[in-house]
Amino acid sequence: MAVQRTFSIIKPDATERNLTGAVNAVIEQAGLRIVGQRRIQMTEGQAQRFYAVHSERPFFGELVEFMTSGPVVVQVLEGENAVAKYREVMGATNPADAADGTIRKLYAKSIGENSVHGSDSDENAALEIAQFFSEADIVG
Ligand code: 3AN
Repeated sequence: MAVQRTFSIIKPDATERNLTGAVNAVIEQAGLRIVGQRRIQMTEGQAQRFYAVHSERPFFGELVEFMTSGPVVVQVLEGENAVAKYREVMGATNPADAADGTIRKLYAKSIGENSVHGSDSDENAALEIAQFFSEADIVG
């Protein structure tokens, strides 16, 4: 499998509990490299754009409100098969269904406040990375 990049967000429920380093440790132990990283306060516009695919879902308003409720850490991760690998490392969307050792099993509070985001395809990874990073800010 080729080296790939994926996009990750450490969400407000995790930054609020000071878990950035703990989440990063799980990421690095899984063999993924953090090649870009920035702590930001997302604006409502950024969150709406980022989650535009979910705009018709009943939880959209709640999701945007949550993602702007505190700082997030946006990241670019690199490694073999990074998109699928990070989905595995994150665990299921609902922490109740997440496998042992996954970030969501370890740290997520609920299906909404689930600590991390990870791209679901190569194509979305490229789009999501481009929303938050310029190439100069990614150093592999
Ligand atoms: P994933 O983050 O595992 O790719 P998606 O793409 O289905 O999951 O959902 C995107 C985000 O929307 C989730 N990370 C979660 O924060 C939120 N979300 C999904 N389903 C629900 C739900 N039933 N209630 C509240 N928030 C939800």
